[in-house]
Amino acid sequence: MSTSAPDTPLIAIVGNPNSGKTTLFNLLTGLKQKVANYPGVTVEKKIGECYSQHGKKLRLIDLPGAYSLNARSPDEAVLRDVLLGRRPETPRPDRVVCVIDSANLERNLYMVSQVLELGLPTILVLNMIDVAAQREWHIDAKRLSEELGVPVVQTNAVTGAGLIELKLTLSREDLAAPQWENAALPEGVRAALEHSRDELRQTGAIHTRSSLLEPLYLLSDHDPTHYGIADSQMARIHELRGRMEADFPGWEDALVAERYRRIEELCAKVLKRPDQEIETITTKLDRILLHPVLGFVNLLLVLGLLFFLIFKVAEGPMGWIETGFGALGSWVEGLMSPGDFRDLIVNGVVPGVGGVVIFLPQILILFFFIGIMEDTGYMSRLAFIMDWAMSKVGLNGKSFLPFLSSYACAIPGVMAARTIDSPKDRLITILIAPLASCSARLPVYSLLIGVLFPAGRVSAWVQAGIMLGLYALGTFGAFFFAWVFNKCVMKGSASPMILEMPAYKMPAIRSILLHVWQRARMFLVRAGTIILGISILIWAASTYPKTQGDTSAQQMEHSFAGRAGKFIEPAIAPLGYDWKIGIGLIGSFAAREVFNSTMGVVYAVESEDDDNLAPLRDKLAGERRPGGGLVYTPLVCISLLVFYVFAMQCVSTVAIVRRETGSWKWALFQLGYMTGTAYLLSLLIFQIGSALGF
Ligand code: BGO
Repeated sequence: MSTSAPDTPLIAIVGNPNSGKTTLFNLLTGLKQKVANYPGVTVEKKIGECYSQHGKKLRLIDLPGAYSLNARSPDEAVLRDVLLGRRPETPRPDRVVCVIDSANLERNLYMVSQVLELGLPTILVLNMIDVAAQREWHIDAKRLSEELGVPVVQTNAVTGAGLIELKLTLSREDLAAPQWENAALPEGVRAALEHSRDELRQTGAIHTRSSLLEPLYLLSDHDPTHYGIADSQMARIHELRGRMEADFPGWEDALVAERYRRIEELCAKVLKRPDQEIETITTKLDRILLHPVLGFVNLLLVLGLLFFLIFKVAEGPMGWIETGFGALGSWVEGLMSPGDFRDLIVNGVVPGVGGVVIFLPQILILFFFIGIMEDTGYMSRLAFIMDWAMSKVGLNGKSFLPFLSSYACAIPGVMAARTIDSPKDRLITILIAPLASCSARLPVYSLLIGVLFPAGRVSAWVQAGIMLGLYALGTFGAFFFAWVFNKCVMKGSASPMILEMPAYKMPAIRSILLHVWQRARMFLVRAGTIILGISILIWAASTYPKTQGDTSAQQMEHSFAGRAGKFIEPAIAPLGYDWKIGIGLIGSFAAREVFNSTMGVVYAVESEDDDNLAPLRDKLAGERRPGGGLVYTPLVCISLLVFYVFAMQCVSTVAIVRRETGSWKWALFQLGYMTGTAYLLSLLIFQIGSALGF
């Protein structure tokens, strides 16, 4: 596919976030799209091809969503720069398709009014007409078109209604510049902007042919990322901005108010609403699910159900996998003659990989549940519910979405923090994201909860309750540290948030299952590569050097791994851990779930042949210290669980944090503060618990 033919008209799709731009772009271009990054920034560039109703080839570019052309984030700066023709690698679009959410007409028209001022031929798409119709809103599209001087098309991007009309409009050769008048600028402000434009032209910061809009946006944005503007020119921009503010205090607010005044006038002419707002299913549900108290109670119930299912429904399949790996071990043991290679398979590969793969059913349930929450629209409500808590620690709900994805894995969570406008909020979100209990912690939690409260002895609801407690502890820890960082390290006020709530819908089970399958494959590939490799290493380190005449247990103690565990034992003994747990801790700094595989290998290597195939949980529960006492007492299990809630044990996350923050400083700070907290809390729990006689 060629997306760069210069003679094919380039059409930009712009609009507020969640107005349906991407759905419309996908509908128009199908699979004919290319995704890349804009040079110099981590903002996605999506270009595609389509044909107008008359068969004319068109190039479409899906620009980042924004509420205004006054850029506050790198995404919004890209939008502004492309529309102004300031990015050399992306030609200025020939036309603009402005997509708006009809059910939020007034707010969406704000950016439309700015786009119209650019003077590019524009088509207005009133999307989500179904939602507006449900509310019994009547929008007079003909009148709107006359007022703005641009064609207006009504669509439902989900069903494709209105698509043919849009393609017909895209075919029109006669699209003229819009007739919308520029927002009236007070004479003094206009003169000052003209003066600034002349100055900025001389420094080369703006085009020689540029209109007043370019200095207007360069001087009025809040957190600018100016592509291609040298530091010296930036200094000049800051100076001019300061002078504007001094000469005309509040000029920007006045401009915003003027725009809204004109939009209000326009809406009065084109929009008819019922006297009383119509209640949709979404508004009825939201009254409960977004309620400050009921919403929170509901959230706890939903999560309680999730963990109950994780323990109850997964129990059967986990038993089958456990039996399967046990049978595989016995089969290999019977098949091969004794020797190191047989040991490697029976005591290294099988228990190492098996110790992690057994948790596949729980991981599947976790991702299926997350998929349902996302696809029904409930996940966006969580950000709203948590906005209150987030604002208490100086962040806003926008940080909660990256934090929420970190419950699956911190890596996409840290990357999702790119959407946060304020650099301070973004950094704090990255620093706290790995405190959300990710899916790699699930196997460790589950194993230790199994040792603490074996299934059968307590109900799955109790196990679910403990799991919920661990997730809550991580979340509470994240909020606590966000508050600390906000207060002590990086001061600043919380920035306001605008959150879109999509209407609830039935989940698309097929696409959720596809997503779950992709996750399962990733989990299995990880078990078959990284975990397999580490299991082999741990087996070798636990088996060599060999000493004549030793029992398996003595052999383990004298092995490289045993010596490493013994070496760190003085540091971890105050937490209640023995040197074998120490080996597990060392292994799991690569990845958390390695704890299970390491313990699987350590106990398999150490045990005498007849009991080395027992389930790992039973081995841990029966493990005794040289003095005869149990190793995994309830206190030790709790101390270990808390350690895993807080410790930063994932090399991949450290690498991503380094990349996203651009320095080792923050990655190492995160490693230090999380692991330090884990150590301190586990120490306190064990010491205080022991002193109290537990
Ligand atoms: C979810 N009508 C309706 N009812 N919905 C629409 C229409 C329309 O005309 N057009 C788009 N949507 P994007 P941006 C979703 O993803 O294209 C929906 O940011 C959900 N997802 O399906 O992404 C569209 O590119 C779970 O909804 O917008 C999408 O502009 C529950 O509007 C949303 C409910 O569309 C945003 C909706 C997991």
